[in-house]
Order: sequence, then structure tokens, then C-alpha cells
Amino acid sequence: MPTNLPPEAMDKWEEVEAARTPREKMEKMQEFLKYVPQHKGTMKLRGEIKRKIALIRNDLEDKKRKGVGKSSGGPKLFIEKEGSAQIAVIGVTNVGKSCLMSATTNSKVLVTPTPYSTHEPVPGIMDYEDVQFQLIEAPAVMKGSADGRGTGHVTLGLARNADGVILMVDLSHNPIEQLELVLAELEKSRVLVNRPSGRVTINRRHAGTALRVILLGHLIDCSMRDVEDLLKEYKIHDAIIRISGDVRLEDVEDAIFETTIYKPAVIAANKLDLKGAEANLRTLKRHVNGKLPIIAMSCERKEGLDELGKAIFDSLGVIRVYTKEPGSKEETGRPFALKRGATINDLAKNIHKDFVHNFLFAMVWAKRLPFSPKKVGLNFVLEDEDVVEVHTKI
Ligand SMILES: Nc1nc2c(ncn2[C@@H]2O[C@H](COP(=O)(O)OP(=O)(O)OP(=O)(O)O)[C@@H](O)[C@H]2O)c(=O)[nH]1
Ligand SMILES: [Mg+2]
Repeated sequence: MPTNLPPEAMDKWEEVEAARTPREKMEKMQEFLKYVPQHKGTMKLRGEIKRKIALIRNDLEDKKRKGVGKSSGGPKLFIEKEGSAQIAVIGVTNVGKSCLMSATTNSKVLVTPTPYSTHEPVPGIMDYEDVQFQLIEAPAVMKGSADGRGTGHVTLGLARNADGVILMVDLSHNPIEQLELVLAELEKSRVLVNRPSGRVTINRRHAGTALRVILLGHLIDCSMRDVEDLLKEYKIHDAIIRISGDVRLEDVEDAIFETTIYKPAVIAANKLDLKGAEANLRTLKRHVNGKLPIIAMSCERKEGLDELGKAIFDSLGVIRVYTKEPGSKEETGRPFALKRGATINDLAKNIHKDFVHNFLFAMVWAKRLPFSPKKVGLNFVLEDEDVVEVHTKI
């Protein structure tokens, strides 16, 4: 057992899972913590649960401050998604986050040399070719953000909730230090920007479906039986568990608490126009060593903005699919942004919930097809820039 929790803790966790309101969940988590012994093996878990409690508490206090129906109040923890993807702009103070918002979006922001001038999340829509991303400027990260210093929980909560992140650094002085500070705070709040080699996903199912472990990778320090036993100890009896890459029992436990999550990221290396920036860019590139894409830019001179858009698009692993009405020559407006590997079935679900039910066939126009258009079924795998006409019964 990675954390060696006593049975009482396992029972409490079941109550956490069953809680119906955020307040109840928070209270049950507090009770759960009392049963978690304090030793090195449980440090990560305790930190994570405390972070979750703090997030719920912030949210509840925020709602209370605002009152019902009022729109003023403290920083909003989560911002409703708009566009094809939500991207959090994260960085230490003064790197030019607001400048990026003002250069690429319609949002009203304050660009100023005064540090920590953005106090709450600011959303704005950025166009990249014919897709739209929602950028959200997060209040600056500082040392201790992950422990709640400043508006740390808001900033890191935004990163956790977004579909991807822009890690912004100022090239005019020590970008490596800035990047490492931000990465350390993200990691402390269990947000990773490099895809881990192993992955565990747990999909809870209704009672009676039993446990099904699908092993696509390797278990390093345990057997399938150990995985099943661990889940049962947490009272998880009905779920599909997918394991890929190299996985330890500890990673399975992480997945139970949904602690570690992965976010695609792009480094925006800003202020390329300033003295010393070119040399700093070179050392930054050596340091990152190809692990993340780096876009050199100057928000003030509006240079590198298209490259940033492309890097975001590529990192998210999305494809654009255009639709048209049967019989029409014209495509209908903006494309659908779908995950790479999406099928006609996914597209149909995105168009309308009845589309799958009433589906007859689809016609696909694409350069890669020897005969285009091609008549296809729901399982056809789409690619970027495909044009689709869906035919339904009604
Ligand atoms: N030379 C140069 N200055 C820039 C660039 N981008 C931003 N700045 C300047 O850097 C300062 C800080 O910019 P902001 O956009 O307010 O920085 P921020 O990251 O939003 O900072 P906080 O929200 O206050 O933490 C301002 O004086 C900007 O004019 C750039 O590309 N080149
Ligand atoms: Mg700002």
C-alpha cells in the first residue's frame, strides 16, 4: 500500500465520494484528513486534500460575498469556457501577460510596469485562422502560490481547469529562473506540463458492473491483483481502469484522488525586442531541450503572435472539421474543433444530440481520399480540414 491508510480513512473517503454538495464534500474531506496518519508517505495526499478543501472554501466564500444574482465580488475561480479551447496564461509578474491579452484579444487589461497589477482572471477571445481560443490571464505566480500565497489558488485553479497553458517568461532577464519557479508551483499543485510516461484513468460505473482493469502498459511494483485490492480498499467496486505506460501502485492511488493532471503547454518567451533577449533565448532553449515548444515573441511589437496561435493549436491535438448542409456548396461557418482521432460519431454528437440517433451516412471531402467525396459511417476517423455532410433520417 503506498500510503498505508487505516480502514477508517477508506470508509471516510467513501463518504467524500458520496457527498452531494460542495460544503458536505469539504466537511467530509476534513474528517477524512483526521484519519490520515502524518508520515512521509502521506505528505502528497495530505497536501492535495488540503488544496481541494481550500478551493471549495474559496468558492463558497466567493459565492457568499457575491450573494445570489450579484455579479461583483472577489476573483472568480472558474470561468465558463468559450471558443474551441480555454488557455490559461501563467507567469511571474511583469512578463507581459496583460500585453499579450491586449495584443491578441478583445479584453480590456491594464499593461503597466507596476508589478502584480492584474488581481483577477481576465478572459478574452483570440483568433487563430478560423478557430477561437479563450485566453485567460491569471494573476501572477509567486513563490508559495501553491500554498495559497496571494491569489495562488485562483491562479493554479485556472491552470488546472483550462485545456492548456501558456507559460510566459520575460527574455530580458533570467527566463530559466522564472520558468522553473512557475513549473515548481504548478507541480506542487499536481499540474504537470510534460506528459508522464505512465497514465491511469478510472471511470466509475454503475453498481454491479464490477472492476475491469485494461492493461496497455506495465505495472512496475505491483500486480493486477494489487491494483484491484487497492481500489476495493477505497470501496471502488465498479469501474473501468485503463493503465498505459509504466505505472506504480502509487500512480493508481493518485488517480483515485484525481491528483495529478497533465496540461499541454507552450512557452511564450516575450520581450524579444529588449537587450540581451537573443542570448537568453538561446540558454532557455538549451535548458528546455525540446521538452516544450518555445515561441519567441514581442507582445509590444506584435511579433510572434501567429506562431503562438499555431503552437497552441498543435499542442492541444485538435483538428478542424467543417460541415455543410446536404445539397449545399457552402460550408456552414466556423469549423468544429475536435480531438485528434475523433470520428463521425463524435462530430454528430457535437452538432446535435439527435444526430447520432437519426444518422444514415456521411459524405466526406478530403484531399487524402482517393475518391472524394466518400460515403462513410459513424466509425470513420476524421482529420484536420475534412469537410463533412451528415445525412439523417429526418
Ligand atoms: N519591451 C517590451 N516590453 C514589454 C513587452 N510586453 C510587455 N512589456 C512591458 O512589460 C511591463 C509589464 O507588462 P504587463 O503586460 O502589465 O505584465 P503582466 O505579466 O500582465 O504583469 P502583472 O499582471 O502585473 O503581474 C509593461 O511595462 C509592458 O509595457 C514586450 O514585448 N517588449
Ligand atoms: Mg497583468
